[in-house]
Amino acid sequence: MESSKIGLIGLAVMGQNLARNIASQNFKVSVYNRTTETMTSFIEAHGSDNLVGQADLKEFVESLESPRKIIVMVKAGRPVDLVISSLLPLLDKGDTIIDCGNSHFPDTIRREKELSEQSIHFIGCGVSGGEEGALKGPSLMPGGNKKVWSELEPIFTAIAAKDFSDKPCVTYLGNDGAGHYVKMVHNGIEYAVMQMMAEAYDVLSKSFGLTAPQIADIFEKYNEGKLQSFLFEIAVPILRQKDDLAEGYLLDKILDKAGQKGTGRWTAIEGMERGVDISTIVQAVNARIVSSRKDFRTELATKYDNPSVGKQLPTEALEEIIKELESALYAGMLLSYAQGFDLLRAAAEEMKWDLNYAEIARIWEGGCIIRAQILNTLHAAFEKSNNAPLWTIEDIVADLQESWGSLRTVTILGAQSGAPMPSLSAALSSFEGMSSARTSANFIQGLRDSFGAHTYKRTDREGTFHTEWGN
Ligand code: NBP
Repeated sequence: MESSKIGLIGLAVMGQNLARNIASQNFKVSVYNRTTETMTSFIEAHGSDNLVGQADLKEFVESLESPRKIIVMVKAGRPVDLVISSLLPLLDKGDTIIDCGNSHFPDTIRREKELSEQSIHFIGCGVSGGEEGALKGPSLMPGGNKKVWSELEPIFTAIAAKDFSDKPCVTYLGNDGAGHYVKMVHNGIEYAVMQMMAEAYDVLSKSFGLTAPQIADIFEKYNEGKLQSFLFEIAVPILRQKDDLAEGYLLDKILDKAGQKGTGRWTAIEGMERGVDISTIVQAVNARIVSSRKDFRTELATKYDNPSVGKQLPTEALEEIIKELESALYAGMLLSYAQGFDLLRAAAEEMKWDLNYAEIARIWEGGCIIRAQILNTLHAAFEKSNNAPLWTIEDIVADLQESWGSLRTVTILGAQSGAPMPSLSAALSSFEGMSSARTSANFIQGLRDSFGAHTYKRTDREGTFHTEWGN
C-alpha cells in the first residue's frame, strides 16, 4: 500500500477535522488515537484512499513516508510528552514531530531541545479557528527549525485559510517556541476582544434595558462596518437564539460563569514578567475569574446596594450611544492589538525571534477566531511603517485620535449604569497613561523614598536624590 505523506495522532474534534482537511487537499494521511474506537468510528464516517486509520502505533509509524512527519493533536500538557515518549522508540533520525495543540511555549522550547539532541525535529505550530477552521482552513502559526519547516510547508500551505488577498494564512515565525508564543498572544487578544463585546452587550442591556435580539440588531450593523469580524458575526445568531427548553432567549438562561483553558492566563503572566502593559488582556482574564465566583457574587449582591443598577437612560440617547460604543469598541480593539504586539516585540527581542508583525497580522486575517477587518488595517500599517510599534504608526494614531474619546464616554456610561467595564476601561487608562508625557509616578517615587529611602530622580537636573521628608 502507498505510504502516507503525513500522520496525525489525536482524534478529538480538532484532530479529526485537521485530518479531513489534509486528506481533502490530496495528501494521504494516516491517523491514530489512543482510544481505538474513536479512530474506527472516525474512519467509518470519513475514511478514504487519502485518510487511513491505524490501531497500532508501530503500524501507524510504518505507514508513513520517510522522513516521517507526524502531527500531534492531543490535549496540551502531559499528554503531549506521553505521546512523544511512545513515538520515540519507533522513529528514525531526521523524522519530524509537529505539535499542533495549544502547548505552553516553554514546553515547546524544552521539547525541541530534547528532541534535537536525538536528531528528531520538532515543530510547535499554533492552530486557530476552532473545529470549523481545522476542517475548512485554520490560521497556522509554526515555529521551529526553518529548514524542517520548509519541508512541511506544501501541506500546511494547502490546508490553511486564506487572507484578504487570498494568500495562505500561514508563515514561518521563528525558532523553537515562536509559533506557540504567537498563538498564546493571539488567544490573549481573543480574550480581550470577547470581553469588550460582552461589556458592550452588558451596558446596552443595563443602560437601556435592551433585549438580546435588540442587541443583535446593533451588533449586526457593527458587523457591516469597521468592527466586521468573525466574533461579531457569530454573536448575532447567539443573541437571537430562542430557548428551546423554556420561554425567551437562550443567552438569558446561560449561567454567567466563563470557562478558561489557560492561554489567556499564560499571556497575562507573560505581560507581568516582561513588564509590558497588556491590561486589556489581564482584565479580560480577571473578568473570567470574577465570573467564576458565582456563589460569592450572589451572596454579596444581597449585602450591597448598587445605586447605579437599574438606572436607565431615555431611549432618545440610544442612537448616539450606539455610535459611541462602536467607536469605543474599535479603539479598545486597536489598543488590545497594540498591547498584544508590544508583548510579542518584547519576547522576540529576548528570545531572538525575528518576528514579522505585518505577517502575523496577515495570517490572522483569515481562519482564526480573531479574524476581522481590523487585521487588514494592522497588516497595512505594519507593512507601511516597516513594523514600527503599532501605537506610533501614522494611520493608527489617526484612528485612535478619532476614536479614543468614545472609550471615555462609554466607560462613564458603564459606571453610571452598574455595568463593569474591566477591559474597555483598561484600554482607556492604558491609552491615557501611554500617551501622557507625565504620569502620577512622581507621587509613587515620593512615597517610596519616604518609607524606604529608595531615592528618586528629578526632571530638572541630573543625579539621584533622597530627601528627609517633613524635615
Ligand atoms: P482535547 O484537547 O480534548 O484532547 C483530546 C485528545 O487528546 C484525544 O484524542 C485524546 O485521546 C488525546 N489524549 C489525551 Br486527553 N491524553 C492522551 C494520552 N495520554 N495519550 C494519547 N492521547 C491522549 O482535543 P481538542 O479539543 O481536539 O484539541 C486538541 C488540541 O488542539 C489541544 O491542545 C487544544 O488546546 C488545541 N486547540 C483546540 C481548539 C478547539 O477549538 N477545541 C482550537 C485550537 C487549538 P482519547 O480519545 O484516547 O481520549
